[in-house]
Parts: sequence; C-alpha cells; structure tokens
Amino acid sequence: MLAGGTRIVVVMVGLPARGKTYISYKVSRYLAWLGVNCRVFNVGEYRRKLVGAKLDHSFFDPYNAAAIDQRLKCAMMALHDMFKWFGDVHSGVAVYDATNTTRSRRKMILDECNKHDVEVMFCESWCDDNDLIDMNIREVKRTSPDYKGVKDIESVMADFRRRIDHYGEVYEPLGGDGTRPLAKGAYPLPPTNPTLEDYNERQVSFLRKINVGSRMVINRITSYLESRIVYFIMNIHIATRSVLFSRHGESMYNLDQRLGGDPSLSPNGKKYAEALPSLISKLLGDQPLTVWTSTLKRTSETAAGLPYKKMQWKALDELDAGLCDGLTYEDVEREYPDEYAMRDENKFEFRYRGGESYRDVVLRLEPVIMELERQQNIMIVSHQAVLRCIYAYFLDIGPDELPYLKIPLHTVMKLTWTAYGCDIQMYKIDIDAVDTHRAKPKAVKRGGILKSSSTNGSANASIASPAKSQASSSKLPLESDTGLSPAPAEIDAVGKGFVSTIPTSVTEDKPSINK
Ligand code: ADP
Ligand code: FDP
Ligand code: F6P
Repeated sequence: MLAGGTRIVVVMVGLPARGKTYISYKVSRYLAWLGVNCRVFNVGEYRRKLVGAKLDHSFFDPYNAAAIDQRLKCAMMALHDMFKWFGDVHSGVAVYDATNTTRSRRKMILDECNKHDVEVMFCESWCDDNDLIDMNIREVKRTSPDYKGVKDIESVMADFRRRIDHYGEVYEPLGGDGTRPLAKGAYPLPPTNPTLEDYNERQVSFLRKINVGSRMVINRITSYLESRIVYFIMNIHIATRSVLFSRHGESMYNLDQRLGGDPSLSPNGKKYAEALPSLISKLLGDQPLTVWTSTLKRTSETAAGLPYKKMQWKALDELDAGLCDGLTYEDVEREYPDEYAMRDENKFEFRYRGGESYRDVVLRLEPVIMELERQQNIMIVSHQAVLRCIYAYFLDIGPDELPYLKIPLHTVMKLTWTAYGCDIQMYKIDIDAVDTHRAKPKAVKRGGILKSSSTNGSANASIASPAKSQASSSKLPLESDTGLSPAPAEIDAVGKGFVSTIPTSVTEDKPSINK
C-alpha cells in the first residue's frame, strides 16, 4: 500500500474541540490495521510534559509572549521527534496533531517537512455548531489531564471556551492565496521565513471537513495514499449508533473441528439462531438495523430469524484455508506438517496453499470497514477469522495478537465508543457450543525439532505512546495455551473484555460497560 520511502504527514488544523485528535487516532488505527507504519504526534502531550497540564486559558492568549515561545518549542519538539521517527521507519504516515491555526505556523511546518523530504497533507476540521462544540468540551475535554481534579463543570466549560476564543482571534482557515495580511500577534515568523507573501495555500494538499462533513473541500490531493486517507476522513461520522458482531451459530463442521467448508448449523447452532432475535431486540429496542452476512450458509441460517434488512458480502466469507479446507487441525498437522509449523511461526502472514492469509483477509475487508464507518446501526454475522480482523481494527490490535483473539461462538459483541477509541461488550447466549479456538503454541515443531515460537516480524503498526491508552481502551484477553476455554468469570478477571451470560429464558439485561 505504501511505496518504499514514502513519508507523509497529515497536519491537523482547527480550533480546539473540533475533533482533530479524534480524527488523528481514527486515521492512525485505520492505516496501522492496513499495515502502514503510522504514528500520531500530539503537540498537546508535549506541552503537558514540558510546560504543565494545568494551565488556564491565558496560556493560549496569542499576545502572551512567554507562552508563545513555549508553545513554539513544544511544536518544534514534536516535529523533531516526528522526523526522527521517519528516519527509523523509512516509510510511513505521521499525524501531526495540533491546532496549526495560523498560516505562519503552517508555512513553518511545510518548510521543515520539505527539508526532511516529508510530503505534507493538511486536514482541517472546521465547525460552528456551538451545541456540538459544547458537547465535545463536556464529554471529552472535561476529562483531559488539563482539568484533572476540577469538579466544577461550568468553570471547565468557561475556561475552555476562553481558550477557543484566544485561538479564534488569530485563526486563519486553510486555503488562503497569499495576498491576505498576516494575523497580528500570531506566532512569530521563523527567521528563515521573513515573509509569507509567497505562501499560497491553494498550492498545497489539503482536505477541509466542514461541520462534520456536511461540506468538504479537497485541494491538490495527488498520491494514492493521500486519496485513501481523504476518502476515509470523508466517511467517518460521529452519529451515535450500534455496531454488533456475531459468529454464525455452531456449524456441523465446528462439531468435527473441521476448517472452512459451507456446512449448515448444528442443532445447537439452530437454537442460537432462534434465540438471537430476542437478544438483538433487547439490545436495540425498536431502532432500525441492517444485518450483513457472508455468502456462506451458516451465516444466513444464523441471521434468518432476524427481522431486519439483510445484505450478503463475499468479503465477509471465512478465511480461505485452500488445500486444507475441510480438514481438522490434526489432519493438517499430519498431512502438511511444514505448513502447520509455518502457520504457528507467523500466523498473520501465513497463506494457506491455494487460500488466504490473515493479511489477505484484512485487505479484502477494507471496503467493509469503510462502509461500516459510513453506516448507522449494523450487525455483522460472520466467521472466526474475519471477526478477529474486524475486531482488531476497532480495538487497535496488532498482527501478533490478531490471529489468536478469542471470538467465542454464541456470543454477540457490541461496540461502544470512548473518547478516541472503542470498547467491546460481549453478550453470551447460554446455549452450548464447541470451542474452535486454537491457542498460540509455546513451541513450534519444524522438521521434528521443537523451537520456541517467535512473534510475527510484521508488527509495523504503532501509535505514539502518550495517547495509546486513550486510543485503544480495551482488548480481549488472549486464550491461554492450556487449550481450555476460560469461563466467563475468568475472562472478566484476566483482561478488559468481559462476557455477560444471557440465559435464553431471562429477559433482564445484565451487561455493563467494563471500565
Ligand atoms: P480537538 O483535538 O480538535 O481539540 P477532540 O478530538 O479532542 O478535539 O474532540 C473530540 C470530540 O470531537 C469527540 O466527542 C468527537 O465526537 C468530536 N468530533 C469528531 N469529529 C468531529 C468533527 N469533524 N467536528 C466536530 N467534532 C468532531
Ligand atoms: P489538545 O486539545 O490536543 O490538548 O487546546 C489546544 C491544544 O490541544 C493544547 O493542548 C496544545 O497545547 C495545543 O492544542 C497544541 O499546540 P498549539 O497550540 O501550538 O497548536
Ligand atoms: O473453525 C472455525 C473456523 O471458522 C474455520 O472455518 C477457519 O478455518 C478457522 O476457524 C479460522 O481460525 P484459525 O485462523 O484460528 O485457524
């Protein structure tokens, strides 16, 4: 996806509380999931470390000379770290997350990036919906380290609004043609750029997202990857909605531990399909929903009783096991020992002969993810490997862990959105099903010799540490390699995911968000 040596930085632009950090982490998760080196550099984090977190609005006053100096220093340090990172990874996409609200600041960034051979693409979020901005402050900014310990919400709101006003005094939206006078009191011009007269923003690559996407302006986007990023940012929205996932009910192949095929549901699988509509209606009430299934019988049989619009996606079909389709893991180990061992060595990259790898599945799921971002309430009924890939996208899980995620049968997963990421709630329907999860072995047998299993070499996805915890707030625990499925209570205790068992006869919902 990324030609060797390509280095792109998405430079965020906009007043505070316009969703810049939200967009930054979404872009980063998307690209990392596709296997692109990606990292967010959030200047606010540098400011908190270098100057302090608890600064009132006056620190952001554009006429506060001392603060201007400190803010420029933070911006330069983040840039410096970004160039260092590009030096380490050689090719990748960085997201430079700051307000960058003046032309002088943007020109400085552009000049520095040109010196370091980094392509710049600006992304501005512009919004004048005061109710939405107030909601962003109330729901996200209030819990930021800047206001830690402040109990009075109204004083947070007032201080943050004044912070926004300070930025507003010197704000120059993207796209100026170089003829406008400079905003007074803005950041001092770097000595190397004594003039901005020649800086025409109509010549640079940018996307302006206006009022969450009710209007977009796209300017001089040329490269393939830039256009993918633009398309992604165009599609993301912030409307509240429900996204649900489930594997198909237990299949006849699952009973035999066979891979792939196109079997029908087992008797217990059919019971799950019958129980599903009542759980979904408990979770959604009378909200509209569209159900996406794969083209395989076991998913359409599972969704058959759901009284909603349905759509089949070939892209949601299970990972193709090629030559091994229809075999059990034991058959594969016996008949194709080398391939069996190679899969254990690097499960994400391993491609079945005549079939697919997890990486292949991720790539074919990209349009599904894009559509999922655009849509409202969606339920996906699919398969173990496919749901691992989708789960990994939302929870920012890398290629080492992804192929071992535990996605149990007869369980509905519901996404919940956090400030900059997602959480997952799991609702288990109390109908027996086999466990198809095969844990990561401690040692791999190759040519009759046991070797301890390594991690995949392809872990090129990363997000800068400061906000990582905010970007990916929850992960399902990996199965231990005992081969035993942990009881729900154990899952609760081990990791951040949790399972709530809903007996078919009980009507009351028990689940609660795991924090
Ligand atoms: P900023 O980084 O601009 O200060 P944040 O990313 O911290 O703002 O704000 C997060 C909030 O912004 C989230 O509640 C999210 O729903 C909202 N948001 C996301 N995208 C947009 C957008 N395009 N315009 C306005 N608000 C948005
Ligand atoms: P953030 O919301 O990401 O914390 O409020 C604006 C802010 O971002 C400040 O924290 C941070 O100091 C600043 O943006 C980023 O730097 P600039 O003011 O220099 O753009
Ligand atoms: O066993 C169920 C199943 O969906 C198979 O059809 C598929 O080959 C397998 O899971 C994928 O899981 P893994 O990648 O762990 O073998």
